[in-house]
Order: sequence, then structure tokens, then C-alpha cells
Amino acid sequence: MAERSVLITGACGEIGQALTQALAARDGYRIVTADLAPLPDSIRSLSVEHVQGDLVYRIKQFYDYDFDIIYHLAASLSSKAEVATEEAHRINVEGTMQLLMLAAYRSEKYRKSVKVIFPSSIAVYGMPDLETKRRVGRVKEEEWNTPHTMYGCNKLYCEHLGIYYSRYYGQRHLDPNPPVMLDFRAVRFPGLISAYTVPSGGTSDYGPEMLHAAAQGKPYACFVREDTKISFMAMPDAIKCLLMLTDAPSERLSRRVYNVTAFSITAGEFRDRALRAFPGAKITFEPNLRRQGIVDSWPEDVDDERARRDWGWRPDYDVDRFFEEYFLPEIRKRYGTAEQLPL
Ligand code: AKB
Repeated sequence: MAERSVLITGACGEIGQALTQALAARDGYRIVTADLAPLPDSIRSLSVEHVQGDLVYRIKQFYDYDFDIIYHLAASLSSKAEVATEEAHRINVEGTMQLLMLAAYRSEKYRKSVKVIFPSSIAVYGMPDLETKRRVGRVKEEEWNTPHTMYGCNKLYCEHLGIYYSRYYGQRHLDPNPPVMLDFRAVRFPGLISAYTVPSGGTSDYGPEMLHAAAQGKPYACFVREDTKISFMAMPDAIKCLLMLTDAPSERLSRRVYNVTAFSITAGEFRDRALRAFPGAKITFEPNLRRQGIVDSWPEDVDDERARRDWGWRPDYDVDRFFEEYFLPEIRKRYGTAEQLPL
């Protein structure tokens, strides 16, 4: 098979590093990376070229490349986006718009559909109050699309832009000979947890922060209440999900945006699991009003039936396997933690 040319934006982030490693391990990909920061050691040798700088201002440079697939991971996450709203809009919306324009142009000009794979988020949902959140439980893709955050608004709008450029761009789908359009595919990720990296700027960050702190014997003050419940996923499942969605034949896809989830858990349950594994862990709860409000607006769980049906999505890690077979063994190796207590 001919080598596929791939662009990964936001390559230095958590998903970016893990995805770059996974694609490099697969062979057959020529990987170009982009990020504001220089590449970390973990992936430096895997990228044939790294474009450092703001995507919005560097976009012209990418018109010379023949990308088959664009993974647009660069984003300002939900907590950060609430303190720098205009900057978040520029990064999240203008960056996406620029890449969609590039992919649309190349798809049409070279009659080869460029795939744009986009990690959206549970932040596109907006539950009006806690009572509704608890009553509703799992939400389907088209329900509660009323985000409370700048980040959620940005992600939801970009989903719509992606659908527009894939189906209706310039209303050219009505032409007798419609042009080749780009192929936009998105998943709405829950909170992600990696054993190797710690997130920053998000609001689901309390989960990974708590676990990494416990493993290192550091005290942790959790910024949401114990009863706060949202869904999470292990990073290897998030990468598997992006690769499955990329590989899925178009005729299997009944939509362009899919929910995906692995397990739904409260902050208190995270604390209990952390204490069982690391009995000396010092975890307290000191809710931050604004960050609490953000997670309270996210659903407890999402219904990912359509991803399961259309392209065979299934997470490898439920909550028990996540702790026992992924997070704890890996984190113990990483921090050299001695305890080996069962969960
Ligand atoms: C965030 O907390 O902003 C992200 C997300 C759920 O999209 N992790």
C-alpha cells in the first residue's frame, strides 16, 4: 500500500503524542506534526517534519503538502478557554476553519477526498441543572446540544463546519457533476486518562490529576464535589477509537459525529480506587465554583450505540480493566511506586 501522508496538529498534547506513536508503530504513514511547542523526546524521531507555531498564521505552508489524513487535535480545552475566551475561539474555531478550507481545496482540486479526523467532546452537551443530568443519564448525539462553555460552543460549531464542508460546501452537491468533498469524521470524547502524560487546561483533569498525584504520594485537592459524575476513557482506547474511525469504510458511516465512551465514574469513586491502590494518598475535595459548574453541565454518560453499530467501536478498558490492566501497572512502572495492593 502507498504511504499515506498525515498531518497531526496539537502533536505535543496528550492525544497527539499517543497518536503519533501509534501511527508510527503501524508503518505506512509519513507523519508531519504541528504544534505551538517543540516536539517532546517521546515523538521527536517519529515526525518527518515539525511545523512549530500558530496554525492560523502558518496555514499557507500546508497548501504545498499532499495530506491524505489530517488529525486536528490542537485545541484550547474547557477550563483554559473560560479564562481566555477570545484566544480559545481563535485556536478552536479559526484553526479548524483554516484546515477545513485547505482540505476542501485539495479534495476538489486533486479529486481525492482528504479525511479530517476531529476529536470533539462531551462539552458540546449542556445539561440545564443537576436534577436533569441525573434523571437523563446517557445522552444521544442529537440531545442537549446546548453547551455552557466557550470550548463546547467551539466544538459543536466546528462539528457543523465539518459536516458543511463534507456535504454542502458552496451548495456544489447540487451540481450535475458535484466536486469531491473532504471526508470529516468526529468523535465526542469523554475525559481521557493516560498513565504517561498529565492533561492541562481541561475540566475532566481532576480524574487524571488525582490518580497521578496519589501514585506519586503527593496530596491532591480535587476541584469538584465527590458526587460529580462524567464518563472517562483510557488513552489507548481513545487512540484505538481514532484509528478505527479513520479506517471505517464510508458506506458504514450513517453520520459524521459519534459519541464514544468507556466508563462513567464519580470523583468519589476515583478517590476510593486511588486509596485502595495507594493507601497513603491524601485526597481532599475543595470544589471550585466555576469548574464545578462546567462538569455539572456535562452529562453523566453518553450513548455510543451508533459508533458500536456502524464501525464496531468497543472500548478495551472498562473501569476494572482500566485500573488493573492499564493505569496501575503502567503508573507503578513510571513512578516506581511499591504498593501492589489489589483493588
Ligand atoms: C476538557 O476537560 O476540557 C476535555 C474534554 C472533556 O473535552 N478533557
